[in-house]
Amino acid sequence: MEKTFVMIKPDVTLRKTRGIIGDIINRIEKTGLKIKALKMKKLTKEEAEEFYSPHKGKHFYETLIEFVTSGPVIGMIVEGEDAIKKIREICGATDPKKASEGTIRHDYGINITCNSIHASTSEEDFQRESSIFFSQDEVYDYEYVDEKEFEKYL
Ligand code: FUP
Repeated sequence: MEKTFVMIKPDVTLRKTRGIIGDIINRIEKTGLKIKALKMKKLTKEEAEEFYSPHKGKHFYETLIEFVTSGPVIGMIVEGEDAIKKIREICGATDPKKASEGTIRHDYGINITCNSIHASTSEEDFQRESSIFFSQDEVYDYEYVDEKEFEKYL
């Protein structure tokens, strides 16, 4: 089973408009993939630099680090068949102006930096990104059960 790391960015968490966090998580759940870890966290400058290390030296790098450390973000590990591709599809193109209708970045992104969501592009990305957010004991292995399983708690 493939895993991917997803991060809801500060242009969502700091926004006055309510319900966007919930809608993004709902869209992730609706893919049928399984959320195995989830956490709100404020990245330090050092953590952000490690997270975006492949972009070090690019013209947008400093602005990106400033933006991603400007407020809390929400990190998730999501697992399932073709998880990397499926999540990147619902995110849309990096630049919200170029993102297809109905994608998260099209619907909520403000500009190419403040584009609402991050998703791993590769297994290597996933390893680096998820290890900044989660220790092993924060990642849950669980199986879905039928609703009748909960009747015993009555
Ligand atoms: P993506 O994989 O779609 O998140 O895009 P990239 O890996 O190319 O870029 C990572 C992040 O850098 C983007 F989410 C936003 C930021 N970025 C800019 O701010 N300006 C740019 O011109 C390109 C990327």
